[in-house]
Amino acid sequence: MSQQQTASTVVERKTFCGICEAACGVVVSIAGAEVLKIRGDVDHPNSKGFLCPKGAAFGAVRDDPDRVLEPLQRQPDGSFSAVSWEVALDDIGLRLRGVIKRYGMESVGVHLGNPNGWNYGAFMWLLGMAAALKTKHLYTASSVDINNYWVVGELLYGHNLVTPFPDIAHTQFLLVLGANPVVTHGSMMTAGRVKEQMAAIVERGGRVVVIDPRRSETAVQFEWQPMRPDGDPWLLAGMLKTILDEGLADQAALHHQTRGAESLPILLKDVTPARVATETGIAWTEVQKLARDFAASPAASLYGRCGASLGPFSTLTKYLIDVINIATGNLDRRGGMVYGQPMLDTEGFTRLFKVNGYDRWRTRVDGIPEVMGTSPLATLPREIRTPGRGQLRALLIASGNIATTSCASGDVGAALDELDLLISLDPYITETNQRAHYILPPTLWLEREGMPIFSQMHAGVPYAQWAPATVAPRGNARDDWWIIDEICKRIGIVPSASKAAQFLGRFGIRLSPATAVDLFMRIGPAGDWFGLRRGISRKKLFAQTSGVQLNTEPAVGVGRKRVHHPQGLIPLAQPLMQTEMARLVARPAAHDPAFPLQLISMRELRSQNSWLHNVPKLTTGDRRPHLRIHPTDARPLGLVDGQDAVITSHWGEIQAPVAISEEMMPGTVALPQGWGHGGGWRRAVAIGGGRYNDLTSNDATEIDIPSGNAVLNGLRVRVSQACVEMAQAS
Ligand SMILES: Nc1nc2c(c(=O)[nH]1)N[C@H]1C(S)=C(S)[C@@H](COP(=O)(O)OP(=O)(O)OC[C@H]3O[C@@H](n4cnc5c(=O)[nH]c(N)nc54)[C@H](O)[C@@H]3O)O[C@H]1N2
Ligand SMILES: Nc1nc2c(c(=O)[nH]1)N[C@H]1C(S)=C(S)[C@@H](COP(=O)(O)OP(=O)(O)OC[C@H]3O[C@@H](n4cnc5c(=O)[nH]c(N)nc54)[C@H](O)[C@@H]3O)O[C@H]1N2
Ligand code: SF4
Ligand SMILES: [Mo]
Repeated sequence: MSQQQTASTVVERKTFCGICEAACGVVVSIAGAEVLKIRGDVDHPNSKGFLCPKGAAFGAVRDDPDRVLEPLQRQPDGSFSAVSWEVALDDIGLRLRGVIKRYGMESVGVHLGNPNGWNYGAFMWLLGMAAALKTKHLYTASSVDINNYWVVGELLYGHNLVTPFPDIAHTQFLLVLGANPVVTHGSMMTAGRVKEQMAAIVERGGRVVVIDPRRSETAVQFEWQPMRPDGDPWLLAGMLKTILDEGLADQAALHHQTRGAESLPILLKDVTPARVATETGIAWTEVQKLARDFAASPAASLYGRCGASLGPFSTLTKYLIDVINIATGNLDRRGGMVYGQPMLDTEGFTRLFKVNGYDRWRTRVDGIPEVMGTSPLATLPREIRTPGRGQLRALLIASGNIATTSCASGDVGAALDELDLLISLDPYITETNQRAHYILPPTLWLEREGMPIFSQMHAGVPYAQWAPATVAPRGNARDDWWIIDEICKRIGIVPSASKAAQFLGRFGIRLSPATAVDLFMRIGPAGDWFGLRRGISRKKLFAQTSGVQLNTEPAVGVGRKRVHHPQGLIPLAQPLMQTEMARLVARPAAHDPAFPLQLISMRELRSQNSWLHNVPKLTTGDRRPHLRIHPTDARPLGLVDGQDAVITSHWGEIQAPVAISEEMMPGTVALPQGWGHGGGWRRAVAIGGGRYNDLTSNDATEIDIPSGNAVLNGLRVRVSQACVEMAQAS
């Protein structure tokens, strides 16, 4: 930051928005230490000037009066007192050493919440800390989101992080399964100006078909095919069966890219048209037509996200998505599904430290397979409560609000209270960390340098960006990685899986994440090889803050080079998927008269999971989460628009005002997730609302078995008028 800058001069600095996967390029107007305005950066190669209301309003998060700006220590009465960094870190070190002495390093856990995806330093240091502790208690938000992707990546492509995404700029047929990019701006698909890019598909004569139980903001704009929640694996199995039975598969692609294609008809042997129709609510003839249209398209892409990955068979679903793309010749094809061209070889980086993998060990309590060295959040409360070697006794949570966002949120909160030590890195006192012994204040994305470590992997226009901090941190906030490093120092570990880093650490030499990533990037595919060729380095990118375009579009025809299996062939025959298919077929078509409706989650334009709910601009109007219900379901229940209803599942009960709407498929209700706050973010707490995940389960039988991913959609519920329910109770 320029030393000459005074409080009155307005300067503009460029960086990327660190709130969601879109990682939009932004221009920030600053006067002194004050953020005046944030707007989209038209020069950004991928986002091209796009900005959503969240990015534009972020100055209010930075300046939030409720923001934690000093380390907070919990007092015996439950209140928090500000202490110095030295006091906080030294005491944390002392307490952690005590836990380690009593229970061993494997009793210390680390949790990474979603915002670490745009905070590469924290991300690396947290993984490094878990590696140095040799603890199996490494939890991430992926296990309530996308663990199934990581499993299928490993099975099909030999690396968890290989996730082909739609070549949206060229596709002729985008089939969207359970995603709402008009609101979420794309997940595992960093497609700038995504709404416009989808509209352009139709303009050039192509199709966008959205399969969703709710006529979402995306479905409204394109072709909507309603489908029952959890119908996904059935729909996909039915489509694949049609493709194979009718000889629509691309045999040349199967031959060149895969082995084991002969296993597919066996996989589908028990999939019948009648069952597909019952489970999806879609007529078999429609399923066939969809499959034929998809296979006939010269360039099609089948893209699934949260709606497809938060159900009970999400790994099987993701496997079938990929198999359909592959079998129709759409993998690695212009306008089909393409491999990313990241600025940093993330696959190589994680492989170097043996991060990637699947089922190399199982969790202590529930025997759930590890995914990339992590345990799923579903098991966390039982890992805290079950005595024995490896019992979780101390936990460091960085940017995670798991008492709201994890499955069985109430149980998570109660279990956290039983820990010997809970440390949280978060800018707010939340319903999760109000239970912590220490809350440590992090810098926010405008206040730290950064690169979009996650988003660059799936960019429609491959680009590189690394931007310096745009504005000074407020108060005593420190970068997350620095805080983690200081804690590690106090327990005598170097937060790294690297042997070299451990060796250097013995001599007191510690690399920063920036140095480590820069070194790796410079010797990587886009790197400058330390001046031996034209390429990128951190220093060069710092001078190009809009980012550097690496290619006009993701490369195609890269073929076997991107598959980390022998001969680069994708092994389609997966015994685990045969098991899952058998389990799916054996599962009775559930209809429980006590719970006649199915509940699904909803995301909102002005919210990011469980946060940004304290920003006045983003919380105007009645922001309580409303239960969307179709008139035909509402009427017999006597529900009136705006009236409070009770939602009851097998595992819990919450209240929410009702919004009667034809956007819902009858039989399905939807509720925004991430609300129902406690703690010190006063506006968020005042809004109130029911906490969705108080209705979900963390039972080891109620998860996606192969990946340990939570089941958060398709919950069986009953809905009733709040007053009737209360009258019955009294
Ligand atoms: N504005 C905003 N943007 C966000 C977020 C946010 O909270 N707010 N969160 C970010 C995060 S962490 C993520 S992971 C991404 C998620 O990005 P998306 O996956 O695009 O987001 P969702 O809104 O969860 O979309 C899921 C869709 O699936 C539908 N659905 C629910 N159940 C089923 C089902 O069983 N089958 C099918 N086929 N569909 C179903 C829902 O109605 C919904 O429209 O968004 C990111 N972007
Ligand atoms: N029912 C239901 N539950 C869901 C979902 C759903 O669709 N339905 N979606 C799931 C998904 S996809 C995800 S990814 C998870 C997300 O859930 P979480 O991983 O809990 O993530 P967030 O709610 O986005 O943010 C968590 C915290 O990060 C803090 N934070 C923000 N920026 C920073 C930072 O720079 N540093 C630090 N240290 N903290 C920061 C915020 O204040 C907030 O308290 O929720 C899951 N839960
Ligand atoms: S879409 Fe995501 S990255 Fe872009 S401005 Fe909005 S919150 Fe930020
Ligand atoms: Mo997510």
